[in-house]
Amino acid sequence: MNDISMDEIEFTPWPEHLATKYRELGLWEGKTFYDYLVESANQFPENTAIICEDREYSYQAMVEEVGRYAAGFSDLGLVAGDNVVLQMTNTEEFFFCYFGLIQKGIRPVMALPAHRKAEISYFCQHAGAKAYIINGDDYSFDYKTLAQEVVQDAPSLQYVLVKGECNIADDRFIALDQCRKDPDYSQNTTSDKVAFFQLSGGTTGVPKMIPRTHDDYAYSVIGSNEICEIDENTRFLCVLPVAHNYVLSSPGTLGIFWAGGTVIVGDDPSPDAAFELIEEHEVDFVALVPPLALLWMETVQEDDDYDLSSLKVIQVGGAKFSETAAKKLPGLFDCQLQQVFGMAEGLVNYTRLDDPLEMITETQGRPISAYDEVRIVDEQGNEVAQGEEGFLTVQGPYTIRGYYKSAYNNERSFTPEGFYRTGDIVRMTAEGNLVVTGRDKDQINRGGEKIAAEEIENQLLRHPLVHDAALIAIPDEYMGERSCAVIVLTGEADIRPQDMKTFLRDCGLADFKIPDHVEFIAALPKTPVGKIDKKKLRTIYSTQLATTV
Ligand code: AMP
Ligand code: DBH
Repeated sequence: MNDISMDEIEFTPWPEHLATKYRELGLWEGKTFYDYLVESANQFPENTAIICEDREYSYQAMVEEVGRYAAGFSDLGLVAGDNVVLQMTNTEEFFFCYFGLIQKGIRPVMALPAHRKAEISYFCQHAGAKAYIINGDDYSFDYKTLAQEVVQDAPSLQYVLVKGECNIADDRFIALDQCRKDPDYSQNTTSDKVAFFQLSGGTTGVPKMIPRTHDDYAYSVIGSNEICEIDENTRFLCVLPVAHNYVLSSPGTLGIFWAGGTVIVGDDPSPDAAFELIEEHEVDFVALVPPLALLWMETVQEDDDYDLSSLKVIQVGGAKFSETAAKKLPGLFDCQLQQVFGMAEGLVNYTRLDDPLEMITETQGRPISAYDEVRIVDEQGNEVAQGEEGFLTVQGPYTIRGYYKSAYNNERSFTPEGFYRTGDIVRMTAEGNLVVTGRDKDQINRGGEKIAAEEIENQLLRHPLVHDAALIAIPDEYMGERSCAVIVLTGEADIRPQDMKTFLRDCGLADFKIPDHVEFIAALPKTPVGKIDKKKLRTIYSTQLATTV
C-alpha cells in the first residue's frame, strides 16, 4: 500500500464483524461522553462533581460550565474535527475544556504538564492543531513563555487560550475566561467518532497519538466502574496529572463523573498535601504510581497526624509494584490495594476487590472485559503454553487498531490480524491473571513516566560532539527504573555530563526525559548482528551506578 496515503489515516476502525458484535452485545452503548455527563446531572443534579481548593461544582453547575466553554470554542470558529492541544494542570478548567471541546466534536490532544517545546510543537504540527490551551496561572512553570515559542513552530495554531491573566501582545493569545459564553447545551458529535487523542508513552522517536472513540473509551470506563464498585458516593482523589489515561479512565475522573460521585482535584501528590485532602474530604478511592505509593507508605509509618480512615481503596499502577511493598500497603492504610496494569492504547487489567490477598499482591490483575482477547506469544507469534512467559498482544472492544497518521509505526505495533503488540512480557496464572515479568520495547519506565530511548538518542545525536548514544534503564529502589545515557564522543572532545543534560533541556524536552546519569564510553558494545548491546550496557552500568542515586 502507498505509504503517503496510509500516513494520512487518522483512525483505523475495528473490523466490521467485531464492531457489529460489540454493538450488538451492548458493549458499545452508542452514547457520547456528554450523554454520560448529562445523565449524571439529571440523576444527581445537586451532588458535588468537583472540589478544587475552596471551589465546588455540583453536576448541574458542571454541565453549565462545560456548556459555557463549548459555546466559547464555537464562537472562536472551532468546529467538529478540529484538533486542540490541551495542556492543563490539575484544575477544574481542565474538565470544563475537555468536555466542552468533546461536546462540540473538537478533539483534545492530552498533553502532560511536563511536556515542553519539543513535544508540544510536535503535537501541534502533527495534529494540525488550531488551538493550544494552557494554564497561565501555574506557579511552577511559565506556560505563557513556552506558548510564545510554540506558536513560532506551529503555523496551524490560530489561538492560544490562557487560563488566568493573558497580558501578551499577540492577537492569537486570548484569556480562557473570554471563552465562557452563554451555555450551549447542544452537541455536535456521535459515539462512533474519535472523541480525543491520548498519548503513548512511546517507543519511537516521537510520541504517538492514540485516537479513542466515545464508544470504546466509554466501555472501558463503565466496565472499570463495575469492577471498582464506583457509585454516587465515591469520593476520588485525583493527584496524578489529570490528562493521564490511568487517572482519567481507570476508572479515574470520568468513571466518577459518570457515576455521580465526587472528584477532589489536587496538584500536589506529596503525602502531607494529599493526606490533608483525604482527611478533609473523606476520600475513599485514590490512584497512585509505585514511587508515590512507597512515599505515602513511609510517611504513614512515621506520622499518624492525619485521619485516613475514610480510605477504602488505593490503586497502584503505571509501573510494576513490588510484591514486598504490595504486601505491606493494605495493613499500613487499613484499606484495600488494587493493582492496575493498563495502557493508553486500550487494555486495562485490575486485581478485583474480592480477590484473595496473594492474587492482589502477586499479580497485575486480569482484563476488564470477557471480550478482551489476550494472546501471549513467542518470537514467531505462536501462543505460548499456559503459564509460560511471552509477548503480550491483545485485541478487544477498547484497544485501538492503529495510531493517528502513523503508518510506519502501525506496521510494527500491530500484528497482521490487528492485535496490538503491547511490548510487555507477561505470564498468565492458572486463574487468568497477568504477571508482568519484563519488557520487549525500548522504553524506560521511570515510576510510571515512560521514556522512549530512541527519542532521547535522536536528540543526543544532534549534538556535534556526540558520535553515538544509547539510553538504558538502571534499576532503582523507588522509581523502579532511572535512565542512563551512555555516550561515545567524537575525537578528543572534553564535555561534562551536566553539559549533555543542559543540551537536552535546551532541546525542549520534558524534564522527566532528561537522563538521571550520563556516562561516556569509548565504543558501544554490539551484538553479533551489529545492534547496540543494551543488555550488556545495563549489566555494566547497573553494577557501577547501583549506589549512586
Ligand atoms: P502507555 O502505552 O504509555 O500508556 O504505557 C503503558 C505501559 O505501562 C504498559 O504497556 C506497561 O509497560 C506499563 N505499565 C502500566 N501499568 C503497569 C503495571 N501495573 N505493572 C507493570 N507495567 C505497567
Ligand atoms: O501506564 C498506563 O498508561 C496506565 C496504567 C494504568 C493506563 O493507561 C491505565 C491504567 O489506564
